[in-house]
Amino acid sequence: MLRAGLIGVGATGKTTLFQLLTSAHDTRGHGKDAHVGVARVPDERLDRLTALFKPRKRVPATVEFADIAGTGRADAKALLDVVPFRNADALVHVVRAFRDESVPHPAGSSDPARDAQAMEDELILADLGVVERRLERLERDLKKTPSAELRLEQEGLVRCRAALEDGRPLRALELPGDDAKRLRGFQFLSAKPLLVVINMDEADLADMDRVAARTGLSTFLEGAATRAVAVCAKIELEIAQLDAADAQAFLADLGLRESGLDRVIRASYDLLGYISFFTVGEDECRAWSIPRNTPAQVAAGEIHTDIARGFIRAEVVEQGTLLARGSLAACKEHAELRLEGKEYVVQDGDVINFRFAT
Ligand SMILES: Nc1nc2c(ncn2[C@@H]2O[C@H](COP(=O)(O)OP(=O)(O)OP(=O)(O)O)[C@@H](O)[C@H]2O)c(=O)[nH]1
Ligand SMILES: [Mg+2]
Repeated sequence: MLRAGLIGVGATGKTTLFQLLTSAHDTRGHGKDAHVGVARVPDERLDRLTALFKPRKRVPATVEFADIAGTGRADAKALLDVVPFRNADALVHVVRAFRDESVPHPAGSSDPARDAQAMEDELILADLGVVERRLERLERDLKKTPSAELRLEQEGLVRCRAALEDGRPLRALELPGDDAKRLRGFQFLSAKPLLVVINMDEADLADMDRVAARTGLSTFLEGAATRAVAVCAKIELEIAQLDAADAQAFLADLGLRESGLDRVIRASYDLLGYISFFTVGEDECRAWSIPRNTPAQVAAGEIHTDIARGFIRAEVVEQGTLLARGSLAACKEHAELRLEGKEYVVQDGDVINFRFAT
């Protein structure tokens, strides 16, 4: 499962969002312990497949979010001690753009670009500390026993140090594949994909681009190799109380197509380069998460290791084709149900039936 950690200084709306995203309750005021909850990835394709097959169960893809109380400043060092953050596949930085006198901002005023940069600097500093300690060790070890592998690690880390000292996060660095693999074990915070969530006032919501430009956030995002979505936690709280039809009408009134929560979940998912394939049937329609460019046999292993081991063939049809035809049998008649081998690269939106030997 994909894991994302919510970060940010105090009173930016992290816990409010966390509760909305994961439908968690009672998560306030728990010091350094992280709260972990699961959010379902909204997916209209799965909705339509479910409408077609009317299965007993509909199982969406999920993203796990972790929440922790913010500190007075953007303290990334503290994150290194908290397992759900160190292990996170992505970080979600909630910055505050809403103005509300009754909710004091730890820095005295609302300035999204300043806050985004302050957190970035903290992530960079935390990583720099890790890199420097490791380099010192490597130097000592290499003096004792020369090793080609350690030498390569050293070279990779020196490249990282140069970027970090230059104020650049590791996610903006294009490391050769081998280097990236070698350095993965360090779980660098600034190397994790970062999604900036701007918690805005209702009035500014439809105008996110302008707000991003005005506050200097656009410039920050370019340099940081990342992107942002805007939400209004206060409105999301109101939407969460409505039934689906009223919620849609409410969103349409605001000039929005989907709720901010859906945007946050989906953006986290996209940011990581994940795609979904589907399995369908009377029993269940289900979305499965895999990284882009996953071969069919590995994708089969997502469902069960036995299916990967006994893999024979994958019967594949694009979900849009299946929906247009109305049934798998009709797809087969029109030769649209393809037989693919284990090397076939699974595409976003594929509906797959794996044939395997037990
Ligand atoms: N006006 C307004 N208030 C908000 C919004 N989002 C959150 N708040 C309020 O801001 C306060 C802090 O929200 P939390 O979600 O607890 O913030 P947090 O980031 O979890 O704070 P820490 O846990 O202290 O780091 C609460 O009183 C929220 O009701 C918003 O969009 N607009
Ligand atoms: Mg909180």
